[in-house]
Amino acid sequence: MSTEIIRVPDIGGAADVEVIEISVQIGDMVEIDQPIVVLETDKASMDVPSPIAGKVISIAIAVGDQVNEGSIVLELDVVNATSSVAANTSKDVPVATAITPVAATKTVDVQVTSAPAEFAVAVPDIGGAADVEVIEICVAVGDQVAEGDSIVVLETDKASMDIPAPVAGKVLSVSINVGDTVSEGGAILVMQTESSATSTPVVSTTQVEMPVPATAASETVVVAGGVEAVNVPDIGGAEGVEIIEIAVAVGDKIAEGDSIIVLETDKASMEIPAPKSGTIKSIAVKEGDKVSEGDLVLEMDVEGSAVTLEISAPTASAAVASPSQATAPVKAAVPARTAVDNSAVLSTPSKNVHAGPAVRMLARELGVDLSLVRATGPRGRITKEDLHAYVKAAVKQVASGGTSAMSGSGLPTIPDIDFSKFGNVDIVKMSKIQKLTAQNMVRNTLVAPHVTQFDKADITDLEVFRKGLKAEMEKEGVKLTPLPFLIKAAAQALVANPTFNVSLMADGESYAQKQYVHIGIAVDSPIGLVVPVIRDADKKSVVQIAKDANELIKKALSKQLKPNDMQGGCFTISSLGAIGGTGFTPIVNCPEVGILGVSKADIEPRWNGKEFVPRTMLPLCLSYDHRAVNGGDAGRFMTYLNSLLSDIRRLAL
Ligand code: CAO
Repeated sequence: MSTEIIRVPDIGGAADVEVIEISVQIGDMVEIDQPIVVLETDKASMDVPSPIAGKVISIAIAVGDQVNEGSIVLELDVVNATSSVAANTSKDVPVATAITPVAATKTVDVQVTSAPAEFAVAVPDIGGAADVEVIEICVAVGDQVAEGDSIVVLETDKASMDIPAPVAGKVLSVSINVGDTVSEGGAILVMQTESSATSTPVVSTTQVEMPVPATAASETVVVAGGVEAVNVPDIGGAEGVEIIEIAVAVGDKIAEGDSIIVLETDKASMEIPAPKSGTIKSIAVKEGDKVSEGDLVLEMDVEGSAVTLEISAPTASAAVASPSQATAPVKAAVPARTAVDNSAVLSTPSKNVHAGPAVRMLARELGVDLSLVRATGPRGRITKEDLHAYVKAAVKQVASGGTSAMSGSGLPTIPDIDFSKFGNVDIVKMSKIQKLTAQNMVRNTLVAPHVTQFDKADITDLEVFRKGLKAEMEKEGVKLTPLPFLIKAAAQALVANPTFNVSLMADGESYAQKQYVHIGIAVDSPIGLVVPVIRDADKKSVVQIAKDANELIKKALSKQLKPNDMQGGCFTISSLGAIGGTGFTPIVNCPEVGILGVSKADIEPRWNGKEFVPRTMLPLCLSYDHRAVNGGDAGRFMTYLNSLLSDIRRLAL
């Protein structure tokens, strides 16, 4: 038995790639090639497989960390490890498998017209496709985009394509809407570039990498008295290509364009569509067969005679498609389809599955039957988020022990109601952040038993001091609200009451006692609730905290926060003080164990032993995870915090 360090393999040169999932735990036995972590760039998710078998003895990274080739992932206790394996762990392991590839890429010219510092971005060469639907606009007016950032997503019935920004700059106007159709040369948006420009408008050509849909090829099929033979069309010269799925059965009635088989080379997968509507008479191939252009696939009963069929001939690196009726290990693990308690899951399999190649490939890798996934994309298309939501629901059910009288997760299901029966409604898509917040709130509420303790701090002196400093600070460009004082006080209270500065470990047997104090601040941003984090707040002055907070809030409001800005928090402050209210019960931002809700300060009469005097009282609401924090600890924390806010000289101690 020896110990081997497993490192991030060659990830195609990508740098600072985010860890979005750790697939193993300490103590797990892993097999060779078993995924151990999942990394994600803005273009692809990658499973990192274990190059050797062994038992996980330590994990060096956490979800949210950023890693590069060679970063240590974990340590394995390895039986019969060889020295070559040890050497390989850092470099020769298989390149991580991209599980969400972007569509085929090809270098094309993009015509960009620039006025002084302004660029009109038009639809580039999209392989001759016309009237292609805009399914997503990834930017808004005012957004700062980097060169290569996706600005819009187009979709034909064959491919989805990200259109990247040809230059870095600020979006000045957007000329299209979701649902519009566009062709090459059509206006997308106008950007203000970061460079200064001459006063003469010029036309510049920018090389960008962009996805191009598979190009169309024609194939004439043979007719035999209403029965037509469908042969393998032009597949770009590939020979002996494996059939990975037969999507139809004899007797099936299919419509023109329905997938009949799926082929896969080591570079690409391609769906072969039916050239016409009709009924399948016979199938000449089976899964695993190797075929080339012209090979007979099947015969179908159609009306009419000779026909020219248009099919997609994939480019060399076309995105991988997968079966629409994939077998489903997830299904097998889930006792009953109807038991999965989540709106992402359909209780009855859908007859028509619409999903892009990347989603199909991901589904195949996850073993998900796409017919059970609720589609929320345009025209009933299943998106990657739909697939994730499905898998989360399925996993949750398995983790919760399967079926119950109410539902798989043990929770009653909220029925899908057709609200239009009661009046006009608009169904509005939730933003990514909104969906994530919803999921986290449910998880945190369910997992952490919450208790909320209320108090009021006398901030009369704090307010006098703050207001006295405000103008001076403003001259330095610093906005001084009560928030930085609260952050400083909370940080000091965490140092004095370390019970609050912990996170429970997933093994249920230990907790992490943090030796650092990073405080998150809930910000009500245009894209939803975000929580940027102020690092080492215990070591910073109130003024420095105010500067950091101003900066982070500015970034949050302009949607400029990076994942790193929102990671590593020990405790969160959620201030509704500027808005109003006398108290609320904030939800703990797990894996933190405490959150301070702050409501609006008000002047109240307080008895000083002789008389009532007007004092500015600040309502505080401290929610905590009762698994980690006892009532006594919380009482002490709150009392200490209150004492700091009521006498801010103590903040300097
Ligand atoms: N009582 C009275 N007045 C308050 C106050 C309080 N508790 N907190 C702030 N104010 C005042 C400020 O002093 C400022 O007034 P002046 O300019 O006269 O000093 C004014 O309200 C506006 O403050 P602000 O909102 O600009 O700044 P902030 O530092 O108080 O808050 C931020 C910043 C980002 C926390 C806040 O804007 C925000 O987004 N809060 C929402 C948080 C949220 O949604 N939480 C989720 C709730 S449920 O979990």
